[in-house]
Amino acid sequence: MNINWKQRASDLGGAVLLAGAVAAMTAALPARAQGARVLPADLTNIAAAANGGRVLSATSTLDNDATFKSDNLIDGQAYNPATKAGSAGWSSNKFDPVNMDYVTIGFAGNEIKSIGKLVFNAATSLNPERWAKDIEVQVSTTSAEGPYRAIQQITLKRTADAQEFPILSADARFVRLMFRSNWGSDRAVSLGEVEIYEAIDTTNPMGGVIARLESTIADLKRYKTTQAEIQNSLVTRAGTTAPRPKAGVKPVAFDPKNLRPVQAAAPTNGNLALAKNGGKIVDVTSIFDNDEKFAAANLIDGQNYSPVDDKGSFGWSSQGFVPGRQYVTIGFRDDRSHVINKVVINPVSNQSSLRWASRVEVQVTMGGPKDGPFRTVGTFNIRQQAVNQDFTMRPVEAKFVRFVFTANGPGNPLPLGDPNVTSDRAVSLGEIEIYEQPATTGDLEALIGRFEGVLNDLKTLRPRAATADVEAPAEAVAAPANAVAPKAAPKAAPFKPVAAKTPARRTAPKAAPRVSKTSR
Ligand SMILES: [Ca+2]
Ligand SMILES: [Ca+2]
Repeated sequence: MNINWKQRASDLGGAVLLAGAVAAMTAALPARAQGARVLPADLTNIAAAANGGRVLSATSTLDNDATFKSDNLIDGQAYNPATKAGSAGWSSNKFDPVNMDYVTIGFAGNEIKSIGKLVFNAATSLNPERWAKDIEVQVSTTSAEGPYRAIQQITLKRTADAQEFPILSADARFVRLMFRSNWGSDRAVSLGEVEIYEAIDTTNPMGGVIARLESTIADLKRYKTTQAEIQNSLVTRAGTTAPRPKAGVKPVAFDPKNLRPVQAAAPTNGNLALAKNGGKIVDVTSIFDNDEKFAAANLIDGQNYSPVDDKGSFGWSSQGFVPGRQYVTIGFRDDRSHVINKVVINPVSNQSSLRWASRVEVQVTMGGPKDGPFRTVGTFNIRQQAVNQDFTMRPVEAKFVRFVFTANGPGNPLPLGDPNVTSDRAVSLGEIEIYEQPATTGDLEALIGRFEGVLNDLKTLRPRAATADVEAPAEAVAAPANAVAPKAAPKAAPFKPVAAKTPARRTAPKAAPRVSKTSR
């Protein structure tokens, strides 16, 4: 299926997801009043060589073998013990818990960064007894030689996955990792990968928005990876070859607070209406002679009646037929909503084909199963043939889908009869299927790209906001002649997206306002 992303974005995914992002940003704003809460920013691993990170030194390297060079710690690759593939990781040439081995990491341009999170992958190509266990994280704002201060003790699990350690934010020009223990080897200590992320002070409202958006983008990327792996495993089961899921990729546990929009649009493989998939009949107007052989549940049982050998599930049949007065309503597992774009209808049933449904209005609601309010999203003519018939429509979010039948049979031959009513005894059909439009990896990539564009715009705005914050109190202090400093530093001024007069960001004082030179 070829999906027009632009159309989808405006009709569906984009609108829903962007609405969610706006909600997330709005929710982030009150953080300003909560004090100095610091959220780690998830997007940019500032230790990565690809982002300008460097390993300045390592105390030793196993047998001086380049296979285990310390640059492997920041090459963005994890070692996969299952496939024995990937970058081997770093290893020391000894294990000494007293004179510990360590590595020293710096950032692009030797800048001081406020760091808020570290991520380690313990796996290396060596025996897991040599994998690092206890690590002391030290920082220096001075030089690569120190002085250093310890900011965090961490203990790794002996697992080949990304292990995250949020920390209290600390300024660091250099980060030193002291390897205090391994899992029992006296030969070496080794580590596969280290990632370091900046903390963003959410007392700055714009910083809070940026942190939330970065976190959302990271979630979307993980979600995309998980989806790709699910697709791969499904293809494998169907009999064709597909790559093994990568070790170390964790399925994403969704936090509904953050990701409700994604959850609503998440692809579910298969027919949502099928009883086996959690589909259910939530309302039906009537059943032919109240005979349970014609129960509405037959519409979602995955079976069709076979007129040739007179076998199979009968399908549903109404009692009487007046166009627009007979309907059946279908809901989904856990009463979840889904963004649907296709229904499949097969009119075959154990009733005369004069009674088979020949036109249906598909209605949806996000409200109640009986009262809706329902709105019509498609009207489809059903051929009088015992085959599945696909009907696609613009993607629409629905909690319940009502199928209202407005004609039956091949058409009334009588000149004065209602042309829509071939039989007024019943309307019947065999099966209804409902599908949602699966988000493709390409769709997710496009969406992530859009979010990243927004993120970059926000980051561009942020320095201006910081400048505005500093300048506002300066004017307030300028008024009294005896310029006494206020008792407490004023709270950050509301964000004003105005251009700064001078690029004063680096030199501007953060806490204590002062009278600027240009003030009278
Ligand atoms: Ca690595
Ligand atoms: Ca059926």
